[in-house]
Amino acid sequence: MKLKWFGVLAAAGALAAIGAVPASAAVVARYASPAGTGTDCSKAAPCSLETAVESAPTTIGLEVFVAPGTYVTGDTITATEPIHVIGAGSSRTRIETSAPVGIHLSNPGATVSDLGVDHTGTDSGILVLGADGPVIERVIATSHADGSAACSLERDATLRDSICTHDSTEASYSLRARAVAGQANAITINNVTAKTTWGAGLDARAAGAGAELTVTVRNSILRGAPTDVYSATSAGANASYVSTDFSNHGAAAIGGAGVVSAGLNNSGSDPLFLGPTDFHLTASSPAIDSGWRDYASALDVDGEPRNIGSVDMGADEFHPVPVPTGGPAPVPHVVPPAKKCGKKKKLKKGKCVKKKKGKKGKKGKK
Ligand SMILES: [Ca+2]
Ligand SMILES: [Ca+2]
Repeated sequence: MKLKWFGVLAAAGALAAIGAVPASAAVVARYASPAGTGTDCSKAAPCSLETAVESAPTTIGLEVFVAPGTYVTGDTITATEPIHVIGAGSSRTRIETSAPVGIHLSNPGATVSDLGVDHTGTDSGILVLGADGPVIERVIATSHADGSAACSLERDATLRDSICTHDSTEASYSLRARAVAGQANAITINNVTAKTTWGAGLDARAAGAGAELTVTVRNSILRGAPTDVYSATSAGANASYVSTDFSNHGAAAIGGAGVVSAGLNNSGSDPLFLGPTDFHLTASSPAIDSGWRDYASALDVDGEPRNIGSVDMGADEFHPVPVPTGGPAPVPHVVPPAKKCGKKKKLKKGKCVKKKKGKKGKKGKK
C-alpha cells in the first residue's frame, strides 16, 4: 500500500526529527517538480520528471512523487525500474506531451497513479509494453492525434479507477488491448471509463501465431462510435476474449475468432456524463451504485472514497457534495446558538424587547 503524498512527507519529517535516518541512508523517495533541475531529485531539490523517473535506481517500490503543476515535454517518460510514479491527483499533476508515447511502463513492478496525461503524439498517452505486470490507477489520459491511443495495454496489466479518452474523428483508440505472436496476455480493467469519438471504447486484438488475449472488464463504462466493444483475432492468433460484468456498454463487434462475453449485470443505458469532455457522472446517471464492491478499490479517479452507497460503474464515484481534493478546506456552516433574553424581556424578530404587562384575567374574559 502506497503512502499518500503528505503522509510520506509527514513520516519523513518525523523520522528526521528523531534522528532515525542516518545521513548515509538509502534514498527512500524521489521528487519531481515542473521547474525541477539537476540530479538530486530530493524533496528540497526536485528534478525534472524525466530525470526523476528515468535515473531512478533499481529499488523495488521506490516512490517518485510528481508535484502538482503542468509538465510540458516532447520526450517519452519511460519507467524501466520497479518504481511507483505518484502524482498529486489526476487533475492536479498534468503532463502535456507531444512524444509518440507519453508514459511507458516496461518493468513488471512499475506503477503510475494520480496524474493526468494530455497527449498529442502519434502512439499512446500511456503504454504498457515490454514486461508483464504494471499497474495504472487514478489516471486521466486524453489523446488527440488520429490513429493514436489514450491507454494502450500490450502485456499483462491492471488498469483501474482511470479515464481513457480520445477525441479524434479519425481511426483512434481510447483503450487498446493487444497480444502479438507467441504472447498470452491477461488484462484487468476495473472501474475504468473509456470513451472515444471514433471506433470502440475498448479495442481488443490478438494478432500473430499463437497470440492469446484475455481482457476482464468489471465496473467499467466503455463507449465508442458506433461500437462500444471490439474483440478480434487475425493472422493465426488463438483467441481474443473479452468479458464484461457490472459494466456499461452497448454494441459489441467481433472480428475473426474474437469473443465478447457480456454479463447479466451490465447496462446499455446512456451513462449520462457531466459533459462532452468531462466523464464524471451526473446525479441521474444509471452507473451510480450499479457496480460490485468486490471489484472496486478504495478510491476513485479523483481520490475520493468509493463507499458512497454501492460502488458506481466507471472511474468516477458520484458524490452528491464533491469532496475537495485540493485547495482550502470548506468553512463549516455553524448555526448560532438561540438568543436568550432575561426574565422581563422576550425575543421578537431577533431582538430582546420588554414584555408587555398583560391585564390580569384578560384570558379568561373571552
Ligand atoms: Ca455510489
Ligand atoms: Ca468522484
